[in-house]
This record gives sequence, structure tokens and C-alpha cells, in this order.
Amino acid sequence: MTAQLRTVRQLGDPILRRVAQPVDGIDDRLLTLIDDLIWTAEKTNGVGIAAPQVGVSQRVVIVASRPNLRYPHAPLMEPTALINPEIVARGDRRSEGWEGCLSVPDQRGPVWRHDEVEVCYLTPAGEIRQAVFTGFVARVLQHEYDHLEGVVFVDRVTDPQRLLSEADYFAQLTPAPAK
Ligand code: K3U
Ligand code: ZN
Repeated sequence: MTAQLRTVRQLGDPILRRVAQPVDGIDDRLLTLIDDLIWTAEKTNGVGIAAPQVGVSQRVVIVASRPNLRYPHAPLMEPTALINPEIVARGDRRSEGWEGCLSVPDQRGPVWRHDEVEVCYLTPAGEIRQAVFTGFVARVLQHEYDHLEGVVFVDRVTDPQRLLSEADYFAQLTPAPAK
């Protein structure tokens, strides 16, 4: 069946504040959810998405990095589904970077994240994988993992006064030419 665009829940919906349940078996329903998450992230220009954002409180995330204005060197990767991800190690170095969220429209803000994380997860084929994610991909993974714990990026912004609307965020990226 073709993938469906799912409705993205918005900040204020209690499902975004719940700790998601571990997946206890890979079945057709889960594989359909994964296909729909990948499709929904693609259609909404997301670089990731987590199952609670579409109203399913299960521990599944998609990471789908691609270059963007703020992170022009972000890798272009095939959307990757991680089932029951566990962050098993975090690097010492952290960086501040700008984030947005499909569940928090028109808001961007700076968040400190670890530059490197090691993650253990199940693939949709049921294989256990351990992988090291770095840079922007590590940022997206930590953002999505937070969604499984009921945490939204606005909880982590360095200073709430630095939150920007999308228009101001893009204006800041491309300052007006000098007269
Ligand atoms: O493409 C977005 C973007 C925003 C700021 C910087 C770079 C990219 C839209 S927001 C996005 O893709 C979220 C997706 C969410 F909400 F479903 F998790 C993921 C994300 C964006 C930026 C940094 C970390 C995570
Ligand atoms: Zn988000």
C-alpha cells in the first residue's frame, strides 16, 4: 500500500508529553507506521520525526538528514528508522545549534547537543544495530529521542528569549544588503 501523510500533533497535545512505550514486536502495522513517518517527514520538509508526533506513543524515530540553510554541510542520507533506540554513549563535546520542530510551527531556537552519540536500535528487519552519529545527524537523533521521553526542543532552548519566528530566523541568515 502507498504511504499516507499523517497529521502532526502540535505542542499542547498531551501525547507529546508522554513517555513512549517500547515496541514489542515488528508487524505489518509497525512497518506501515514507519512508511507513513518517512513520507510525512518528506512531505513536511522534516529532517526527522518521531511516532508520538503522529499520535502513536511508541518508541520509533526516523532520521532523514539533508543539507539545509543553517546546516549546508549536513549529510544527505536515506531516511533511517530506529526502533527502540537507546543512546548508549555521549561524547564530551557539545555544540549549540538551531532547531525547529514540526510540532512547534513557526518557532526556531538554539539548543546545546552532544556532537557525538552512540545508539543501539532495532532495524525494521529486526536486526540489532549499534551506530555512532555525529554532527547534525547526532543533533536530529537527540531531538527525536527527546520526543520519546516527552521532551520538546523548546524545553531545552538556551534562552527562551532567543526563540525566533521562521521569518526572523531566515532574515538573520540572510542579512539585508548594506546601503
Ligand atoms: O527542517 C527543519 C529544520 C529546522 C531547523 C534547522 C534544520 C532543519 C524542520 S524541523 C525538523 O525537521 C525536526 C522534525 C521533528 F520535529 F519532527 F522532529 C527535526 C530537527 C530539526 C532541526 C534540528 C534537529 C531536529
Ligand atoms: Zn520535534
